[in-house]
Amino acid sequence: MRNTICGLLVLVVILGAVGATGRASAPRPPHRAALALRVREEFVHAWKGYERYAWGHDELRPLTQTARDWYGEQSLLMTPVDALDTMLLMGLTAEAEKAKALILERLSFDKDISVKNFEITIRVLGGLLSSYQLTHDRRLLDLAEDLGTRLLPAFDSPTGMPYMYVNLKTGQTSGAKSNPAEIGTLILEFGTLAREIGTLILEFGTLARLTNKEVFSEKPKRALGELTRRRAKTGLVGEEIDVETGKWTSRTSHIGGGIDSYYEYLLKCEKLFGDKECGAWWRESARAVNKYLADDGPNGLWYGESDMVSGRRTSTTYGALHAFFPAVLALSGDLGRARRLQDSGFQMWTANGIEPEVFDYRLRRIVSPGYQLRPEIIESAYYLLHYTKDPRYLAMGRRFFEDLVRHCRTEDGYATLKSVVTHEKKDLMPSYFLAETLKYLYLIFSPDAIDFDGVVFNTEAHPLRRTW
Ligand code: DMJ
Repeated sequence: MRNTICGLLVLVVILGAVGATGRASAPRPPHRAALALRVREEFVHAWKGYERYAWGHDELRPLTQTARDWYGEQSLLMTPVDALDTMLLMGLTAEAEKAKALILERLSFDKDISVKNFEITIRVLGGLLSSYQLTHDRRLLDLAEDLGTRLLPAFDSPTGMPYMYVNLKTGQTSGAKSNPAEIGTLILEFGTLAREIGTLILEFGTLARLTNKEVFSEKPKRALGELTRRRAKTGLVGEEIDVETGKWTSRTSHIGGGIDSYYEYLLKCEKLFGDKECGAWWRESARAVNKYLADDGPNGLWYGESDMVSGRRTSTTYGALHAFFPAVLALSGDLGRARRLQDSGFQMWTANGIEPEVFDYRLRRIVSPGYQLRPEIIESAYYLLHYTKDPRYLAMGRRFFEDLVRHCRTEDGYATLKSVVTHEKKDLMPSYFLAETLKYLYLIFSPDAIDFDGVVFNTEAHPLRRTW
């Protein structure tokens, strides 16, 4: 009897497979290692485009086969610096050697340019530090130290919270109004996004420990504290603050762009440095965020916008940048919320075959249709896979990868999308696509490439390790 049941079960499984695929000999889904190889090949494809058309510049414009530099013609080699540790993790030795040689030969910070402290810290300082830890090449640490020294004057404001811009040669600081196009949003003079203040502790703290120079971590830690102590009674922070007066210039609170990595770094500061104060700030913030921003309804769990003082809901928008939060929730041990929020993000992705920048989850309507080749939802799938081992996140990773190839691949690299509805492309391959998007995809399929519990990823996916 038992044998008959087993035989029937085998038959049902075979028939099920035939039914699902339409024919018995349909190809089996690619193996995890094969998917890792495919991601690696796509990385090489994107890198080749950079090599061919943007070598020595910040970023590739894949449609016009030209280059983009962030500050006039003064390149900070954003793409090679951001991409180097991904190459090392993927075992792309020749590419990594060539990128490192370019960096060592040409990267100089002795430039009369006002740079965005936050972006340069997470991409360039973070990239140099992780590549130093992976290669032990002291010259990378020397570059990081030079950069850190030039960025430090940004913190010399009356409150200790950093200005948004700092000149690498003169140390002169300036507020956000100096370049509104770059910021993409109107910000009052000296009004600085909260995340730009609270987000530098991982990179500067690591630099301090690797160089034995405490000065690098004192100022960013003070800035983090100054921002945190200005939270409203609700426990929430707003989006913009005046670093000269310490007054909020926007009371809008959310977990998306402008605030996102502030929360991420509170938790990671505890994980990387064992800093209990950061840990306490994280737990207080998480309570507030879960109370006032979380929106649990028939459409699933989402995190919207609220007024930081009253806690009242002001908008029901979520988007590609918010999608890092399941990763942070998972890292903090809150797997229940992490799973549910990732499911919501996945709905947002699958509705159009790729996720929009901003989505109204109540109206189920796209608010901003672009896709900037962002990594956050993939990063969250990676963390969830690590903690739960649930194959569901492997399948998600595969879906993200295939959609990216389908919609964003070009002959010379990868391009952002103007719209996830029309799939019309835009002429940019941001450096974080190589630093983060492809790295997290690769790690989903090849988790042994890194010791997850031995590192803390900065917000640009640069793995930092306690070596002190
Ligand atoms: C990256 O530079 C970082 O992940 C940052 O935290 C947010 N923006 C981009 C990716 O979307």
